Amino acid sequence: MSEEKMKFKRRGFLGAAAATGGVVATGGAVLPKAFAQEGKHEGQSIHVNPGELDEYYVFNSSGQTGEVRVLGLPSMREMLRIPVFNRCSATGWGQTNESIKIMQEGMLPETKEFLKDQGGVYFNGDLHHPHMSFTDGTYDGKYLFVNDKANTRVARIRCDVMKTDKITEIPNVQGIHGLRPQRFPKTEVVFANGEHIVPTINDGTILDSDTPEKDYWTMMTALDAETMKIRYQVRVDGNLDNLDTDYQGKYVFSTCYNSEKGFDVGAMSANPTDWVVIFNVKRIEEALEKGDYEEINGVKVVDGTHGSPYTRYISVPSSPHGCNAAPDGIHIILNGKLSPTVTVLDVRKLDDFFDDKITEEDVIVAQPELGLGPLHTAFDGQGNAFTTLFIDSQMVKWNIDKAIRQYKGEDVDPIIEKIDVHYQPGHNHSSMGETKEADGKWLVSLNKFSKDRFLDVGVLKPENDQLIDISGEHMKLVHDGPSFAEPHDMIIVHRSKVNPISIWDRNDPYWEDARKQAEADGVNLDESAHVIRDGNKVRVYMTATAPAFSLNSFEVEQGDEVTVYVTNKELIEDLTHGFTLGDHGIAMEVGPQQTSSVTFKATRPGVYWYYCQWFCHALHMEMSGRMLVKPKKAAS
Ligand code: CUK
Ligand code: CUA
Repeated sequence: MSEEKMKFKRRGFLGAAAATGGVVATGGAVLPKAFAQEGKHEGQSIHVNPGELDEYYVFNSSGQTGEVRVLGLPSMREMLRIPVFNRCSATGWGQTNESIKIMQEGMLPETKEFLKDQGGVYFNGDLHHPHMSFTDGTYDGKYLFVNDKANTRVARIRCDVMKTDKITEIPNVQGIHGLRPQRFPKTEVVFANGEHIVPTINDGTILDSDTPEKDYWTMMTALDAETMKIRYQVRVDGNLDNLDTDYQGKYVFSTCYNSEKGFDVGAMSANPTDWVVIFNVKRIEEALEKGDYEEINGVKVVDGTHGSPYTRYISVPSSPHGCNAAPDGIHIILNGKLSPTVTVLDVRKLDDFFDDKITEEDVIVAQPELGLGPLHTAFDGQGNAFTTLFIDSQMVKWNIDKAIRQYKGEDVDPIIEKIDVHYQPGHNHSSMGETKEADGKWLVSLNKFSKDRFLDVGVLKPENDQLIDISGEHMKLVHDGPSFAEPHDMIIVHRSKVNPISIWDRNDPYWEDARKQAEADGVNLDESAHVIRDGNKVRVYMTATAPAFSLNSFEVEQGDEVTVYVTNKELIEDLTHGFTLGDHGIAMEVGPQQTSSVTFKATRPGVYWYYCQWFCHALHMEMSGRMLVKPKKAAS
């Protein structure tokens, strides 16, 4: 944007604000009056008093930490971490039999083979996009779906217990990035983009290539939301970045920043334009019915490359990134990244576009110039959009309708206001903003750099998730929230949508295997204090009731494969126990009415204390016992 134009905007802003008498000038900076006084501001309070509850849940991704974090908003207090792709020291995620089963169940056979001597599971992930299941265009509180860019997986979290319950590895692609659930009529399918282009049969037959246009591919994957099995994949030209779904259940949109199929930065950004791919879900499902697909690695793969009846490609300026459906149910925003613009599509035109009655130009209804580095857009439900400007380190509020009128040639400026954020924002998200119930109250800017905003903690600085009050005429930055590596994205869900339980159902499928094994061993999990020997396998069953385990000690022989099952018998909420076995690297959470189990080899003879690591009782320290490992008799 030109200096001239910028100046004009500043003047316009000052004029409008001055007319209401609500501003004071401080050394050139213009601040809303109340905001300038002792840091107070008009609008919503961010202060949640001790004992009071937040109005919203925030489900925050954690990037390369591989977990999901649950915060309250507006306080931004962190309440829970849900391990997904990571190994968790506190809960035993990645170590308990229950979690390993979930991690391995949806694993591809070749990955199982690859991990055989490396712990059996991946211990890292790169979780970018958490999205809740929908019913009729708004959150239904049932599941969260998340991606793993690092190890090409999609996972599901049950919102009733806030635990991961399914992880599916996706074949034929590499690096799952953009992910969204179907919005309407309800989430039956979850869509996930493979980002990197690779040889589809990636067995080393094809390595480097001078003809990537026919050797390297990627696909969009559709998973069944209930079974988490793959329904189909659609092969596309270029690569795939971010993705969103419409409010009609008909179309899926994906940005592509590497239409060139380049292997390095220069090649990837060579063309002045890339594209958005639009998937016609109904036509794809018809293709599956009539058999118009190829089967690759057991997955039905539909051809969605140029010329396919199942997709359309719309050119947008080079290297688009975020893809966001507006809560008006009509507009899709494609964020320019290398272009200072965002491109606005009108979904009502897509039926005609797919029938070749109109051209791609007809589908684009606006392309406002917003600033440098637009990455993601959020909405207030009142026709306004908020776009992060990565390079400018700003949040820009703009009006969709005005952008459309400007595109038609009217002399209107869609930009309403810009504020600085600190610094380099990636995603942003507004309260209920990706649902038809977008309420225009809060906006969070997830900034990649924090630099001088917090006490210096050395080389690795936190990210900064900044809370912005968008309920009034002006955006007001009200809170800086440091966060560890590296939340990309979040959703802000009204608390009325989320209803977790506090005590497990004894019949929960989570420990189905433990239940079956106990039955086979003639053990009642609820009354157990048993040591069952089965060759060199030993199964130890105990219960936990504050402040004691039902077994004070158990004895095994050196070299035994030991499985310990602990059942928490408490009926009181928040009374979590744990089982930590000293000098064995073992610890697990056992929530009220939950059974948890862990299997290990008792190779070290001697006495090893186990204890409860969740402070549960005045005698919590005494909640312990001993594992006695009898040395193997030396062979004579
Ligand atoms: S991507 Cu990270 S800032 Cu993975 Cu959603 Cu845009
Ligand atoms: Cu049980 Cu501490």
